[in-house]
Amino acid sequence: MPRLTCRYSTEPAERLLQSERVLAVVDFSAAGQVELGARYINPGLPLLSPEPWREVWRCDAPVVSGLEGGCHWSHSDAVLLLARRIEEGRGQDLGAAVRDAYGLLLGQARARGFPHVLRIWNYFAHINQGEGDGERYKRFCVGRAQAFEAAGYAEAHYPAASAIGHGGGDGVIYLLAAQVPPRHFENPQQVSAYRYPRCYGPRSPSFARATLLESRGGAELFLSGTASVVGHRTLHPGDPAGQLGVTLANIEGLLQHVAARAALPAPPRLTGVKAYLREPEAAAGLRRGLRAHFGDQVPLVLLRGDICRRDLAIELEGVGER
Ligand code: 3EB
Repeated sequence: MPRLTCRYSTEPAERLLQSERVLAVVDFSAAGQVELGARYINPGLPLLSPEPWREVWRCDAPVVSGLEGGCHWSHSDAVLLLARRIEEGRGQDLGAAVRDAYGLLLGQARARGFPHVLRIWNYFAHINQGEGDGERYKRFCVGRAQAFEAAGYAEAHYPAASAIGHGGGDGVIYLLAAQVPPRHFENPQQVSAYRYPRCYGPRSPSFARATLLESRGGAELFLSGTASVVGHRTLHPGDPAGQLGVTLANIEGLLQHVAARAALPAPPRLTGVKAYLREPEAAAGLRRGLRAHFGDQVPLVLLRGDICRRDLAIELEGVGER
């Protein structure tokens, strides 16, 4: 087993947190507002799956945890999880709020001895609001890029990520980091997000397509949010069914690429898939398509979320293992 695993459970969070090896529970069962506690994250996105899924990040060693400077932290001897609420003051620029939050998070990761960021989740309100370079996702990208730059993280160190919008309330950023460097991967079918052309915003999105954390006992693979983007363009704008086919092909291509590059005997096996969709009406069709592709055994978590490009209807992410 790898030193860190991701599993889905329908058991109550308090019960799951009784184990001292649980780094964090990400609770998708209680929609509504962001809620953070000791080793507990409710990201505030509405769950569209019938099962009350909770995502359980487990280590192979006991975990310690605490709260410092508004950042909830927990770590084992190998991996760190940090979570921070994003409160936007009236009239405050989202880019500035994100830059400050990233600055704190990256500073704490480094100070605690886990400078190698593996995976970041970003959830905040009204991601598509605002026009042109003023669109909130583009402002978010500016703040994130500034913070990475200021902290000395170059493109080669960008982690896997997701950035998803919701209907209102506070945002949250949470991340996983390690003491030892992981390997980051791009998708040969896609232009690297950090090389997207200017038309997508003043600063390109700072993330890798996938990140692999290898350990003696195996490896954990983090797939970034993946959508119907080939090259840098959206295919099948606004069409969830068409976008699903392209997105699945992107994921399969990425898994093959990782296996080849990392000299794995086989592509990593996905232990869970999360799907974000803009229109809840598309959930039944999306679920059928995902089941047909991934089979009955892989947990599927469907969440109502806004994708960062307005013409994107769905986005998928996942965790894999070998
Ligand atoms: C894309 O391929 C789709 O800004 O962190 C996917 C994953 C996307 C992460 C991010 C954006 C991000 O560009 C959008």
